[in-house]
Amino acid sequence: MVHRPAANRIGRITTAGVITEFPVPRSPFDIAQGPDNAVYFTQPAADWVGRIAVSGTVIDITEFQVPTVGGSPTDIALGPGGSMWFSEPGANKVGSVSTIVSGIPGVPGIPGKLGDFPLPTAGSTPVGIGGGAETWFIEKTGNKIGRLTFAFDPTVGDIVPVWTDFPIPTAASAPTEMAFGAGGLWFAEPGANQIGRLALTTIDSHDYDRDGKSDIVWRDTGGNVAVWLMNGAKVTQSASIGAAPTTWSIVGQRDFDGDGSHDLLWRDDSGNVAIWFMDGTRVKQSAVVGSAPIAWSIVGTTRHIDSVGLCDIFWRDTSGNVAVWRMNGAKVVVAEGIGSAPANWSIVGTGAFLSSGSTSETDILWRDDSGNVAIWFIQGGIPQAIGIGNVPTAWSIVGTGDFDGDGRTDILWRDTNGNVAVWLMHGTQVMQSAGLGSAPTSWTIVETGDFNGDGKSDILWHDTSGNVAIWFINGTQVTQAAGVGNVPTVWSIQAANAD
Ligand SMILES: [Ca+2]
Ligand SMILES: [Ca+2]
Ligand SMILES: [Ca+2]
Ligand SMILES: [Ca+2]
Repeated sequence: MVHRPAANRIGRITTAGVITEFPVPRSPFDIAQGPDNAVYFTQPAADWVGRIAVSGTVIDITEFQVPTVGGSPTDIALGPGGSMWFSEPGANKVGSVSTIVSGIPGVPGIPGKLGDFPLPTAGSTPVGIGGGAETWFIEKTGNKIGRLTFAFDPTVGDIVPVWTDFPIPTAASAPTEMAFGAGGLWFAEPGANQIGRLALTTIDSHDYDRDGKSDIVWRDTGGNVAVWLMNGAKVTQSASIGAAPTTWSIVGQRDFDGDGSHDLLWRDDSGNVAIWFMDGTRVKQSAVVGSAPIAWSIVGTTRHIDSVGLCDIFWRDTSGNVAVWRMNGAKVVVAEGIGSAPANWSIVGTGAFLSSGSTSETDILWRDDSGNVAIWFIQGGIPQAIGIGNVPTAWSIVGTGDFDGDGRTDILWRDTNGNVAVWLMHGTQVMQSAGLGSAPTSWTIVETGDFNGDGKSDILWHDTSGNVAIWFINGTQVTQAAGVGNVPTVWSIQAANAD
């Protein structure tokens, strides 16, 4: 479809080049395919959203007037709940209109039910909009990317909108339109002659050259550090990074300063913490972070953009206490305890099991020595522990990642016979549980990562002879199993630590 504002028509061109034009009552601006064999379009001038469905010679046009006068519905996209979502720059709102498939899966929805959600910050001017599992929009004068999700608020007793802002680093970039692509959400910055990318999911991890594909960090027994820049199963560059005394270990890989290149988190035998800030394969700065008693171990790192910082470092001590350092660059902005769990429970992963992205509060995945699985959903620094189930202890959680690309963290399992399985998660629900295959026990899953940049986590394998291989994953399927190379066994892959 193309829009023809001046002619008050919607046009359709077939792949054979045949154009048909359909008159509509008011001047249309943007159009998007709905989930119900219809096309939805905005009509900014009079605050309407229209729906057109064509079946043979029957043309069905329905129009819905949005509640806010002067909202000027502008951009439109299919988003959460099977609804169409649109920006209302004139009213500083995001609106929605339900479709036939909205609501409960399998039950026909009521089309034309309108939602109207005022942005919390005045003068944001929402324009470009993008759907998917959440509603994303551009805040043109706010110079931000915005996200609208919904969560149950026990104090209100209802589902409430949750707004999250992602400020664009360059001032007055005048962002306009967005599209989902490799490695995240891409947007145009006409005011700055730039294209921006916002990494969206937990899988945007251990990427050093900012190409949206995970890379592999190595360390040898002498303390040398090297990196393989990856493109699928191909090593595009193998580079030495530097060396550190073997009293220091790499305990995390995150983008601590938000420059797009992931950084190396170090800890030494005495409890000191440091970061190598990376620029591709080069250490641009080595910084001391601080120190913690050696009874405390770093058990995970997560990206966590909020008002206090960019990343979290999770700690646990030998008594079972859990603490977090909220980081901004090399600075610990907040250090706080968040709870405690008996010592027979171990932290086996961190992620975003409920809501999408690098952004929401991080959840902590636990397992005990009897096979029980639980998640701490952390809201405002307070964990809520929820049991997920029990799995025989022959199975271990060997990684987390987003294997189906829905923005929510999933769980990777392996048993003592070498079988591999995945749980695709949505909050506390195991939406799908499936075997992925099997590999000899001489092979170990060392980490997950998105090595081909398709937005879905893959599995990195290493065997006792130094062979490296990758399973590329799409949900519950191994789409490709590929050898990467062989490296002398004095070199070890540095696991990214709780991807
Ligand atoms: Ca990369
Ligand atoms: Ca960085
Ligand atoms: Ca997922
Ligand atoms: Ca992938």
